[in-house]
Amino acid sequence: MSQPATHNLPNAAPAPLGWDVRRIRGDFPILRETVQGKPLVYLDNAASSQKPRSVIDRVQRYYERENANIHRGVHLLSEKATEEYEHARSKLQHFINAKEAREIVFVRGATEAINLVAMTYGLKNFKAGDEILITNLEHHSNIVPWQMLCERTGAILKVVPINDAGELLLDEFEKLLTEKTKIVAVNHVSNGLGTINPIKWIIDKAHAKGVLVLIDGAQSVPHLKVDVQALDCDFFVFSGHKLFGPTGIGVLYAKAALLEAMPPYQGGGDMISAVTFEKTTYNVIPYKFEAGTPNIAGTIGLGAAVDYLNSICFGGAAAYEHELLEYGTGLLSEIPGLRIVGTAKEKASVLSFVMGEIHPHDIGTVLDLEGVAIRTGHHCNMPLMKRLGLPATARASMAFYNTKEELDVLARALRKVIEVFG
Ligand code: 7TS
Repeated sequence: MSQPATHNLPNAAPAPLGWDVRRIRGDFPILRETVQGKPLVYLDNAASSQKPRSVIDRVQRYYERENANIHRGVHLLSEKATEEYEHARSKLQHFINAKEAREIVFVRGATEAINLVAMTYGLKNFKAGDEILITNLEHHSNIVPWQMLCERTGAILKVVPINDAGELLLDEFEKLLTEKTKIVAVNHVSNGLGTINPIKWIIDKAHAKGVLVLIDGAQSVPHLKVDVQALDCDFFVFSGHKLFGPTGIGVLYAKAALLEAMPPYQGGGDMISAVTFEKTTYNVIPYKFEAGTPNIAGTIGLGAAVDYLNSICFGGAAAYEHELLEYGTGLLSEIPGLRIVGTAKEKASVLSFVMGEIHPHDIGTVLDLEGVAIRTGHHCNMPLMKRLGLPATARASMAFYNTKEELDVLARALRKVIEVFG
């Protein structure tokens, strides 16, 4: 089997000498909150990350001074709102280095983006016997839309297996990639285990066989610099709320030629060019896919999140987070009876673990009393949990504003869990 030639972190910065985490924390008001009378230790960033003051202020300013519907009014406020909305599109374009702004479609989040691709591109192009290749690491939102497509078309879902460390079995991937495969849909970073997948290698292998690739970047864009042109992926999806932006907004990136050829997803205002009762013609991309009044405030807020990331030299975050991951891995490894789940060589800042017979929900409850927020459960990864033989895990997921001291608090709280249940 040919191994991935390069690590897919082309823009990861060297050692984070200049990473001033104290200053960064000052930008996030919620990090000064107390929970249960204790300072908040927020380690649930894979579920949703916190928002910097600049994003919160930008959304507030929109509602206080700029609120109007877009793409329709000739009045000043509507023109201003339209301009800011489209300006956000160009910020997102540059953030992931898309070739053109019209390749950025605003959607509700990663989930909606994948459903959109399945129900437009997939319904139009897939037939009985075609294969959709996903992996055992996927979030439900990169499984269920494809299953729904299979039900409607007779296409077949194939799954790339993983090893016990939580890494994709790449030789199995190569075997499963056949002339029947119509699309590969894979996450860049696994939400349950933190595995960083060799997506550039996967994309190149798929393209060599003429197969399109959708990358679920929900867990990668908050941590790694992504360049969709360098990756050459066909679709790339992510959610704003994990990227330090508002909820209810996300991005579907697709190559322009694909978007042009795809039928619309939803019908309504803004997505049309002309409507008569006999026939409707559709708007150009990306508007063809943005029916109805969109999440204007969320879009502008997401643009502000990108501005914020650009202002803090986001490239340094990956290296700092790697330091946190190594420190946290060391701390947790010393806790009696605790087992880290997911030990891939390439990992983002996710620590999933189990503690013997203690139920992860009990772990989460004790931690909450200490002010520590983690997620417990199946993480919308039920097939992954089944493969691992676990009903659930506890998961601490870090962002660039977390500190080693917070991980010390986590470790102390986990020792309390043992005192209570052990
Ligand atoms: N894909 C991945 C890899 C994810 O981690 C998530 C959310 C989604 C898609 C869906 O994103 P949404 O914004 O459309 O809901 N993951 C998680 C998680 O790990 N804990 O809560 C949500």
